[in-house]
Amino acid sequence: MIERTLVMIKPDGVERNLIGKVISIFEEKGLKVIALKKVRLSKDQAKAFYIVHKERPFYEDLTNYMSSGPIVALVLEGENAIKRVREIMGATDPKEAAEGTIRKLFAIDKEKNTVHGSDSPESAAKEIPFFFSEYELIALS
Ligand code: RTP
Ligand code: MG
Repeated sequence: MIERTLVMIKPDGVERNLIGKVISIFEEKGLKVIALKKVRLSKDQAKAFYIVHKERPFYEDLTNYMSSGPIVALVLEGENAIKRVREIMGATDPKEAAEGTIRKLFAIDKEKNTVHGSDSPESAAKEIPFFFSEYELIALS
């Protein structure tokens, strides 16, 4: 099934000049970039994006971090893109991430873990319109 998923390159990835490397890894795995932008989230926007985590102990730190510098948001498309992207990213904590995953290669710690990817079709359906309007999503065919 061809799916679309929302990916962010988090502030630690942008700051360390990893935008190209991260996108290359996804492209090498056959995922297509459908939409792309660099933005800086306000604290309120970060809180809105991660609202599902509002009761979690890390919510305050996470939303401070995600609004601390620019991020790159992109929509990737491909076969089973949601699950594929999660596999390519690796576990949340780089200490637990598999060899060759983006987080194993680049993440600093469990919070500054370089990438975000939608965790389900329901999340992707909310997260893609958070950043992109319909006309910004360029159909491949
Ligand atoms: P993401 O949503 O960013 O793709 O990451 P994920 O699914 O692997 O992890 P999730 O549980 O959804 O957590 C969202 C982000 O919150 C930060 N976090 N910090 N300090 C902590 O214990 C902790 N736990 C999570 C990370 O930036 C994580 O990616
Ligand atoms: Mg998540």
